[in-house]
Amino acid sequence: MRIIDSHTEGEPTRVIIEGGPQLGCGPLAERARRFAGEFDNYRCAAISEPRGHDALVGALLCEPCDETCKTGVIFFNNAGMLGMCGHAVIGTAVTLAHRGLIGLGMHRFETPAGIVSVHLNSANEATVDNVESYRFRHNVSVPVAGFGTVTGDIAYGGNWFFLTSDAPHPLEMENIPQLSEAAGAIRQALAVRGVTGAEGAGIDHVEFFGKPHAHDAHSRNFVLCPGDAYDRSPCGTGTSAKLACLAADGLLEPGETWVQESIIGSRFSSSYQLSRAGKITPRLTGRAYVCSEAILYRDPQDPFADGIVPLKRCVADPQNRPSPHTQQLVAE
Ligand code: PYC
Repeated sequence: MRIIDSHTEGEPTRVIIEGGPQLGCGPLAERARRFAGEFDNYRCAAISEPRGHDALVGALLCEPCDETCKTGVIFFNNAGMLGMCGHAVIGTAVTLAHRGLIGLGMHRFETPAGIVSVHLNSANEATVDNVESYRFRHNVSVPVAGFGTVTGDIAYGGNWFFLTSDAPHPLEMENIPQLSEAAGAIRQALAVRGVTGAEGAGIDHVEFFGKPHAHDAHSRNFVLCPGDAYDRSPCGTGTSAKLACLAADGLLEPGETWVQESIIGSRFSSSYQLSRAGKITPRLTGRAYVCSEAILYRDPQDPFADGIVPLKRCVADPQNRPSPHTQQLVAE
């Protein structure tokens, strides 16, 4: 696989330029399911160690169904597929520009969660109009083993989030292990109690909010992604979910700027417009930088051709089966 790595406000994106799985045609959500069901070894090979690492988000370029779109793109990480990924849209736009495939200005990308618009403002900055986002439930309280009762909102921003200000520790980098543990416990408590997003969708991202460090930011966050890596950026879909909650609470007007700071101090500038009843269209601006270009080799003789995959992470398959290669290693 030929890849280009970039980071968006610190969060890495690995764009697969060539050599990815052949997913055929049809809606992107269907092709993402095919990717998860039939080609999970590509995901693991591209994302897991020794070729990748837990914080990586992959972006597989594919033919769009909608001719007005520049490309289709399917996002994935160490745990499976992602419906949308804000930081990776910015990373993909900057990567395509680096390859000379798009210029400055407006482009449309098709994703499994819907079409997003991305305006490339410069070689290293883009503004994304995300998919429609909304708050689903307000002030949901859940008892969390070891952390007491935690109260927060459930919102959709292209992925499902539980958003809370009940962080058990200050949002500082030295607390990342404890924040990760607490966010993981909340995610588990939600799942055990059957608390979901709309239509039973699993809530796989947990987001803590606190006071920003920068005087011109509005909030600081910590986001735990599915697969247990934390988002180095303020998380595009997570910021979209936050905007939906702010809009629902009447705390931010359409067009007003919200600067979301991440746990590492990077930031997205954001705002929203009202869309259909009760929903918003979030807008996010962030910077991305290309870090490297490489070819990933998968030698069939390599015992870790499909990556080193902890069994619990193989959640792309509903029956939680490891990839065939890992099964073989386990059997041995
Ligand atoms: O930026 O939307 C995002 C995102 C999701 C997971 C990691 N980053």
